[in-house]
Amino acid sequence: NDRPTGQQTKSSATHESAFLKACRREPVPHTPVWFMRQAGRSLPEYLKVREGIAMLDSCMMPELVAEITLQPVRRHKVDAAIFFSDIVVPLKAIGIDLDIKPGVGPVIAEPVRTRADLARLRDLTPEDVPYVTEAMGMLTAELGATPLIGFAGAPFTLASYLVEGGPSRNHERTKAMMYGDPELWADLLDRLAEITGAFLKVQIEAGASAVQLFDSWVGALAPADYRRSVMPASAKVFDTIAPYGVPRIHFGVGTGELLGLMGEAGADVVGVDWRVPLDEAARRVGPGKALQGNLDPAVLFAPTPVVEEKTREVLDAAAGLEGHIFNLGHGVMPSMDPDALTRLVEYVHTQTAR
Ligand code: 1CP
Repeated sequence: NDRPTGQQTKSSATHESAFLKACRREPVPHTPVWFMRQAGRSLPEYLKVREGIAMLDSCMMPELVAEITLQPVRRHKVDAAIFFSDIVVPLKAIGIDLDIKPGVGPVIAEPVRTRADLARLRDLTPEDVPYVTEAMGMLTAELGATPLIGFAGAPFTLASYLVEGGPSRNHERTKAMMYGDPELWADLLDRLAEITGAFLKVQIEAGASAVQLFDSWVGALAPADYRRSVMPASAKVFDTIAPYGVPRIHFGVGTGELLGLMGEAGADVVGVDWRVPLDEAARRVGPGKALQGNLDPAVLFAPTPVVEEKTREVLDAAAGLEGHIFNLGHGVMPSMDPDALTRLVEYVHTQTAR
């Protein structure tokens, strides 16, 4: 066994969990469920413990991170925990001046727009994120057989925040660099791939059983541009962590035309938003990959019978898949009723019990 250390100690109960089995495309006792953004503002217990603590500060407090990560597992009985953090945490950790503004999102004090700016993106080491290692250690001890998902932002989505300076609808400065200065763009994405790869390694060494690479905004690109200008960097991230053998999930919004390429970049599991039915997504992704998704999050605002009917449609479309992890097509929204999420987990579990 020449796997890097850190994974050998993983309990066999975790290894045999429905979530990890589905990632590996093995038979499962029931379809596993977790929700993107399951930890967070939809939960009153989250709002309570976060009171008076800024988002980025909270990410650096190991006991708080562990508590917030556990909250949705306790409440909803989801099949996996996702580490409470944010995609900009590794950037903050290497010294980029940024903040997460309430109601806005990440805001970068000095955007990255020139070659000279690249020098600010130094390598990330485990010593830059001791609070991540500490929180993950606490969590793997407390979670028992429930797997912990680590995550990071993919190079394109991180670049979008860095270049724009904050959230953006059209990513115009980002695309201007990608089209107008391909060499600078390639170097920026390569830097971000190094940082992201290092950050995921820290999480896997600390006990993450799977990782998700969020390329939330890459659906803004045409396939040819994705292949040329983004895929090499995302593939580099996946290659970096391949030796650990933990499942690698890859997700973006509006990526119907990119699903095949996102799998090709090196994912074991491809996340699908609600726009493409899972049977069609499976055709686009091809064999040898599991799929994750894909109930429209907004369906949760409809009455329970409608939620169940739409969930049934997702499960039916997934019936022929090699491996299926049930999720929403994007994140939980702050105004969602937590009880509707709890009911949804139970519904998927009972409907798919084998
Ligand atoms: O004060 C607060 O509560 C701020 C809200 C918030 C929260 C709860 C932000 C700001 N980030 C988070 C946590 C977070 N971010 C998690 C928690 C773990 C879980 O899923 O339960 C995760 C996985 C993220 C990842 C993240 N951050 C993504 C990728 C996932 C996605 O939704 O596509 C992205 C794009 C971000 C940037 C970000 N951070 C916060 C906001 C509001 C945003 C989006 C801003 C925008 O529209 O660009």
